[in-house]
Amino acid sequence: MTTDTTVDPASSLQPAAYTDKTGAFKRKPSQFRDWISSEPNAKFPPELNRYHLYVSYTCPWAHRTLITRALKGLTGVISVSIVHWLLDDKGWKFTNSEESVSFALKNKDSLGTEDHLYGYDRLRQLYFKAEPEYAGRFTVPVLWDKKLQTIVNNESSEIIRMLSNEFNAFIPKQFAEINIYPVSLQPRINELNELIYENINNGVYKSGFAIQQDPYDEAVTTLFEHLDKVEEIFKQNHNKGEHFLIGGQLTEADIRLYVTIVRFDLVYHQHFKCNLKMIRYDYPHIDQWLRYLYWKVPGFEETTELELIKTSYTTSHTQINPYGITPKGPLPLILPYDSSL
Ligand SMILES: N[C@@H](CCC(=O)N[C@@H](CS)C(=O)NCC(=O)O)C(=O)O
Repeated sequence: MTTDTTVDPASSLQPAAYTDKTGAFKRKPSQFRDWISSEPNAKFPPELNRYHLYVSYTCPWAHRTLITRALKGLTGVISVSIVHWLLDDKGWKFTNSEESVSFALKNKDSLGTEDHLYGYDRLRQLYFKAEPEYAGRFTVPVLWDKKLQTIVNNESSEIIRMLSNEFNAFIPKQFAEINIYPVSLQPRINELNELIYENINNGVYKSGFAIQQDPYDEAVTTLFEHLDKVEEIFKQNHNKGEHFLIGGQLTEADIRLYVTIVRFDLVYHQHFKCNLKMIRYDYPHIDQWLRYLYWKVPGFEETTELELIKTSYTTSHTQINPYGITPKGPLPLILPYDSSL
């Protein structure tokens, strides 16, 4: 596999594109924040086949939306285009070429598809169609309105709420009944989401994208302190016979944590220098939860391309890994589910 080592650091997802003066990673807020809503006169009402998702199978934030779309039975309601799995110096691109890769895939489309709506070459063209003066980053996921031809929202945490709540009229009852943000659990979900986002979801990026020792040290220490806390929560849940993070049922907090944990041993442990511990050896309760979601809960395994995830990080971040060598391990990439543990 070849990599371009002459990438402009400010133009793609390289550490230097995101760090502040102290060398610490700072994520910029998403800029499109509209809502699909069934309120009267809403600009974006829920409609069958009106909305389209632009995603990547490699990106944890986009992965949240793919899981929610599958879990809620929305594959026939919300269409998708998939950006090519390698991020280059101009950002995400689309491709319709037949590509052969050396690693195993569940679904060939996860390598990337054409832009099914406009035939664009680059995701940035879509952002400029929505907002000609757009000056932010060109990130996935994007929730697109085919009718008004604009971006509804590009913030994954908000997109998954819309997917989970607003399309129940168009899906069979067994999917409509799945509620990943139930009112009674919302305070605890919000509390854990915040803690997990800041210290774990974004914590791995703060560790991996730091370009000074001090911010790296701080981020990696905080990350593992919070993994220890989450392990303790799962330990207590396990003692109560519960499989999930909150309230004995699957919630969006599980989805949001999963996308980071499933990448942890594969990618973050070595590529982002999060190597104080590994999930499979050091966090038995987190690992058991991970394996349960992956092997037993619809929507998780089918949207998780383990080999693709690993290879895309190691070959896209040329500042971190200039030669694009992908480590072989850990093997297996995920352990089987064992209900006796
Ligand atoms: N806050 C956004 C973050 C999305 C994000 O950072 N996506 C990354 C991929 S993992 C991206 O598209 N980066 C391209 C870039 O920054 O150039 C969300 O959660 O939706």
